[in-house]
Amino acid sequence: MNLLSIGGSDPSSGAGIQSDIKAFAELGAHGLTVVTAVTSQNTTSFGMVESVSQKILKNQIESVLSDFTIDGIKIGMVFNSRTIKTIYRQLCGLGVPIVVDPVIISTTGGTLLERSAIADFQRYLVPLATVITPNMSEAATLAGMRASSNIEKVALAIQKMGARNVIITGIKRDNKISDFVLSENTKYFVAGDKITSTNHGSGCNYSAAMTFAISDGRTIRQSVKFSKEFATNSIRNAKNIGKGIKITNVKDSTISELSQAIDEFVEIRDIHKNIPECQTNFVYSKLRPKSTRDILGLSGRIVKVGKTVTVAGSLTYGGSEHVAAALLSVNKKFPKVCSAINLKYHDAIISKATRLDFIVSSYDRHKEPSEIKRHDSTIKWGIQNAIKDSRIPPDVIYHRGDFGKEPMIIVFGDTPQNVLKKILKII
Ligand code: PXL
Repeated sequence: MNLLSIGGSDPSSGAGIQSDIKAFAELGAHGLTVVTAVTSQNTTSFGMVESVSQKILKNQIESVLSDFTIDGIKIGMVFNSRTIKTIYRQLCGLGVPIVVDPVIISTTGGTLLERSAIADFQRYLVPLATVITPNMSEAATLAGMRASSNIEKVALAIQKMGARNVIITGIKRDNKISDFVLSENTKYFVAGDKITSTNHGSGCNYSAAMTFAISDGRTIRQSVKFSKEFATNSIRNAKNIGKGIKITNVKDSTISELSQAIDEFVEIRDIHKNIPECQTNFVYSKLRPKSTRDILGLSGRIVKVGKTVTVAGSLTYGGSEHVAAALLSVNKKFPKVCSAINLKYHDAIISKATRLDFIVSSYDRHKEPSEIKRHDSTIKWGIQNAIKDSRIPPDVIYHRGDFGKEPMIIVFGDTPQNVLKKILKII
């Protein structure tokens, strides 16, 4: 996926286009950049701003649009009216999802949008927005209202200017930090963890993740949840790099959660007895996966070496074929189920899971139609068969094998930790 960030340069790499490249890379996308303005700033203070000439701005946009297929665009710092109009002329009618992040003042107090440019921002950039992501203060400024105004009224005013989805971020509500979403026919809050710390880049990370998620075809609600978690995580991992405020640190928490669970799995006593001949993979996907390429798994396997177990390969999206295909089929019917692992078949595991009232289903590979065998869609066929009448998400699905095919157990759960807990109860 190619994502374009149009915004200002921040030499501290905490925000702006430098931060967007990091976020896009962490999400597996290629980041393209168009610089609108150059700032001089660090973690303690904001120095100068100089916008680039309209000639080079236009040329930069033409360079990227003429060469790459662009899946999504983020517009951040634009600084002045001339820049706004140039961007508008280049992007209008492009038919690519656009996230507009209306940044007005930096955390360290620097001006990112001139006051005189607000009217043109409303007129030209807001209508380009598939999604606009202001905080309450930015939203109120854009709407021409007070920061204490009713949030719905503020969002509605911005929607009336032409933004398709308005998301007002960082609202303190019931001891949580929530985002208010106003879409075409719906409005709702999405709540998240409260983290109190001043840091540099969390807003940029939010809108970068939003650009990734909507360009990947996620719904607005899924994209909000995803971006919130991505940004919150970047604050949790923020680092004191300079002498002033912390710089956020983007990490795909899908990777750290799965990696932690794999570390714990291989440490389970006598776990080698549960590794099948075809070895084990452990998979996870937070966004609703559309294909196995959206599912994180090991490029190698968790392998048995005598009585020890080691991890071969690394965590990669698309790393697993078979366990990921099983998860994909279950997740289609039960979207909360996001993680899975395959284990060696033992009758004792199935009896224990059944005794513990786990939801256990199975399929019979002997009944597999021959055309399915030819098309290598065995797992999809088997899992769909196993859960076709289920109303509750499965904990365990197994099959007893076929000629030359090893029997198998797959344990499912909402998260890798949830899968681990189940494994510990049944092995
Ligand atoms: O976080 C907003 C932002 C965006 N773009 C640039 C910035 C900042 C904040 O400092 O410097 C270039």
